Amino acid sequence: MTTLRFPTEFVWGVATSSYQIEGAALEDGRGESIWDRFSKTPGKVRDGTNGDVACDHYHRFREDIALMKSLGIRHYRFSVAWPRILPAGRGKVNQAGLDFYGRLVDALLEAGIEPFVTLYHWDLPQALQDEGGWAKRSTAEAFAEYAGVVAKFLGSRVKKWITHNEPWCAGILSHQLGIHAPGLKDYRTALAASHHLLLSHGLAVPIIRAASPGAEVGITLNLTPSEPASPSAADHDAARHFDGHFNRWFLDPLFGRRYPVDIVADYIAAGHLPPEGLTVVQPGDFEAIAVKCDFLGINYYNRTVLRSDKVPEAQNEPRQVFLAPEKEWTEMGWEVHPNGLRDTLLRVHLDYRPRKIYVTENGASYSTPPGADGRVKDEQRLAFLRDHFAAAHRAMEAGVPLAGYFVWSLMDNFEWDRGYSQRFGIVWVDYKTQQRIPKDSALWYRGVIAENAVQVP
Ligand code: IFM
Repeated sequence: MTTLRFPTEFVWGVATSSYQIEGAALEDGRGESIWDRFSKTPGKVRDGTNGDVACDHYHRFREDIALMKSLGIRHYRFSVAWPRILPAGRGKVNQAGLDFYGRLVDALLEAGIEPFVTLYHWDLPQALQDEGGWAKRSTAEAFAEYAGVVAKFLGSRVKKWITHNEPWCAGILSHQLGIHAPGLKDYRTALAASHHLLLSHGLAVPIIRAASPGAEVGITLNLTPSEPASPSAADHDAARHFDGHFNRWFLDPLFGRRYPVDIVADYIAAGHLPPEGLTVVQPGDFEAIAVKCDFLGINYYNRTVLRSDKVPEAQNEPRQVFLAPEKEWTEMGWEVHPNGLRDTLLRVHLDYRPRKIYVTENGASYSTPPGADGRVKDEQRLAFLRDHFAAAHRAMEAGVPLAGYFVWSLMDNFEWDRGYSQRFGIVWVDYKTQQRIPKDSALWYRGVIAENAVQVP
């Protein structure tokens, strides 16, 4: 065994999001979100479930904090549900919603756990969707208002802020592929939505900074190394395109480079954009989006291998193929590929030079249930995390300024269009009784945090 030591100040944490765990969907004045509407639309969520109850964290947050404390966790990334704060998306503030997060943050601080607050993890107020949602510029302005309300209320207690979680998902998966709420399938709408998501980040950062002096503010992107399936020029071009579509479309404008010209040209050629390009961009938008942040959050799950064949329907993206099918896959159907994390961290460091990086999510879906002895022996998840921690360590040795790592997720939860069929938690949740059982991976993680080191074979 080799021991990989991490720097003294390294942040080890766990992550969740509001709609996935809170439940209490109809309580204390919370407004409807696009995920309430979407999940209750037949056929949208595979097992027909929704987040009405989820892990009932809204009522059980004190027990969940005690559980985190018992696992030695000292950093917790969670998200605020916008419709709890502004049920109509803007305007009238729901004090009961703010108070919930006030109680949560106070209890975390009392337990010695630092909150990392994400403002948008996909639960847009339905009232804003009814006006056109992220496809409309007014939603970016409403987000800035919402960010200000939350930052003013929590700003003296919370010092780590993430504006958005995974704008590719909120923009493209939700508006072009139709897999997430609001379930639209229109490329131009998706690109307009993506622009307004980025713009809303740019508008919110100075507002958060003003309300939360000394805070660190950043954004979280989901990134994937984009690799050609063969040495052919065509496969290389497919990988270039996918990288631009998925990674650079968000990284480039955030780091002052505007939208990648090759992808704008691809979109125009494919009819996804009109010949004049992205018409929703207004003067000053790129400067706002490129606001200097204190860190970049990266969510990493797998790589993407591309070949040049086009999928037949409108989606018109290069087909993804996965090499090495003899290797391990998680129950999401995602290849286990730890080196992709090292590659992603290095690439972002070398190409964009963020001041600091956090891995804000990494984890694996395996449904290993409790055995007769009540123990959850999730060896695959443990090995997955160990190997990804080691990959992150290799990236740090190569100079990446990685400051922390959040395991997705603290507990099993509502996995969006897959409902409750996927279990990412290091803590098992029995959805009938709401009993929590720390899995073997959680007990192992407690040791990693205590030692600030990972043992690898
Ligand atoms: O559960 C999600 C999370 O909400 C965002 N990142 C990916 C996770 C696993 O799919």
